[in-house]
Amino acid sequence: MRTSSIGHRAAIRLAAAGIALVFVAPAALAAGTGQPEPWQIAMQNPVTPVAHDVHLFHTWLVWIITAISLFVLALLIAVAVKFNDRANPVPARTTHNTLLEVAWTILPVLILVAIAIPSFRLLREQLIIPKPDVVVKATGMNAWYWTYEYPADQGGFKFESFMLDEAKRAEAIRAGASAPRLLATDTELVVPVNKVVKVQVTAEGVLHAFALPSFGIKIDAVPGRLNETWFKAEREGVYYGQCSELCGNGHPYMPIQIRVVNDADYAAWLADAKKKYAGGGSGGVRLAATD
Ligand SMILES: [Cu+2]
Repeated sequence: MRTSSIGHRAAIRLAAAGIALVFVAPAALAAGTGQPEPWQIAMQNPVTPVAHDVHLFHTWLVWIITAISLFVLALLIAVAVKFNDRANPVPARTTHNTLLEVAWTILPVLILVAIAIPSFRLLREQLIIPKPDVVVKATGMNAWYWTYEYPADQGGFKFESFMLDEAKRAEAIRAGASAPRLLATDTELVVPVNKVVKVQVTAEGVLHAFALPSFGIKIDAVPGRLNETWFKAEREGVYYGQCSELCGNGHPYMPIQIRVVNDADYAAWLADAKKKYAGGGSGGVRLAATD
């Protein structure tokens, strides 16, 4: 008796956890902000309007999928119970039911429309870039790193960004930076908070993709083509992303590190960076500063 009631309670708890996972997520369950967290299951916390809407759309789809799955399961169970050979030895010979046929045509159409409308709204939000405050060009290089360029009217400099190897990472951690493995870079893209940042994305040599989960962005970096995306980070902090198009053996080692700062810090960084990267400065010297 006792064991079964414990088992029963455990089962209920497990079911509750499952339901929470699907519906309370993506934000609540051990979701990192700007970087993954150990045992993370949900998506990383959103910090841009687009990322918030991506999460909303995801949750909407989960509700629809769940309802459809439960409905189909109920039908299967009903058929198995009511129409098996024992319960129903003489089957009916019905072949048509106009009302049913109209319903199973119209209903899926309505479901698809209910998915399409928010989906296209989200696409529009991602693709129609608001007037940018800052423009940056990110280029994926075929020797496994990114270069960032602030065009002439934005500062007029360019620098490279390499992943920190283990030795440099240990050094950065000693200096007080969090420097997560496979994500921390030697130089970082710095942008102001609450400003529209347009990122022009291209590549040299091979395909890459510029992706940052907390910003809800992912866009292909294609040689000879200039793609663009945008984000407006709502919170200061350091956010990490990775190349998300299989580009070769250095694919896992070309992370993206973006630091979002207030306007004053951005102005100070810009003045500093103009001097530091004046000669098209190479990365690999500057350590990621403290978070
Ligand atoms: Cu790549």
